Amino acid sequence: MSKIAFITGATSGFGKAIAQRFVAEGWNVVLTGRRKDRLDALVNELGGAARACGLCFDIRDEAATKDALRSLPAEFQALDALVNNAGLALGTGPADACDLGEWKTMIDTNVTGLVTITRLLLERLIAQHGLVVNLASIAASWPYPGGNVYGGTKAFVRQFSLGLRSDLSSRGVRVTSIEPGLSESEFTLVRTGGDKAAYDKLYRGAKPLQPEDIAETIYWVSSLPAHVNINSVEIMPVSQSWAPFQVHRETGA
Ligand code: NDP
Ligand code: 8X3
Repeated sequence: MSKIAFITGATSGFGKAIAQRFVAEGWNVVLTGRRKDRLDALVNELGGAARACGLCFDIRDEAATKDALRSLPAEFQALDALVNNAGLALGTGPADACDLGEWKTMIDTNVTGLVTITRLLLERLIAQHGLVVNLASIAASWPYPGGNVYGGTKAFVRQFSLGLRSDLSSRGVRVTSIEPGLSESEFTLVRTGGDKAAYDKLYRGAKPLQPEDIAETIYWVSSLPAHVNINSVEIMPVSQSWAPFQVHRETGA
């Protein structure tokens, strides 16, 4: 019988590539996102209702999340893996120029939505001795100007992953925090409000990670022997590395 992976945010970027990778390895998948046309197209691409099930809902909406989970067909109920991938960044400006509504959207999506679906699916994952993979970011560990609340949400995801792992290690459940750096996807268009010039500038000449690189990493984590837990993976393109601390002089402070 095929294993089943539940992948949030599968309508683009990492989530779509993760779904393609797992199905190529014989898994069946549950795919979520708000864009129904993309979910339907991906379900078809992956082999139709026998291999994939699309659930269209906003992960910030607890009632909609519960309704969607209740609608899961019987053959997709026993989950072997949950990939908490749905998420976003909004804005790149300094904290005092940021929009409070955008901050709350990031928290509602990256933190509250992720925690909600994890809690709702936990018993099923324990029953299967399953795997939880959470998409954090290098922004969880490495602050940068304009990262403010986005980095804060990803630090939560990283620490929540480690805490979850502590709670579940006696139950045979594996938990991994994946922490990618510069990666090419619609993420940057979402973050900049659709600014294609900013997108091109960020990635130009940098050979960023591709969604397939993240999918490969997550498939590797899932395919290790059941007694092996990868706690966290920080992954960057070769072109990306660290910068010195910034020191501003004569600030009046
Ligand atoms: P994309 O923008 O390509 O994909 C984001 C996915 O999240 C989409 O499928 C989107 O679906 C879904 N999503 C966003 N908001 C909601 C919501 N409210 N309800 C349901 N689904 C939602 O970005 P990536 O693939 O690059 O990012 C995936 C994850 O990886 C995110 O958590 C991101 O923070 C993280 N990450 C990304 C990096 C990058 O540089 N790209 C680096 C490190 C981490 P839809 O719009 O259809 O609802
Ligand atoms: C996305 C990577 O460096 O833009 O999580 O925060 S970064």
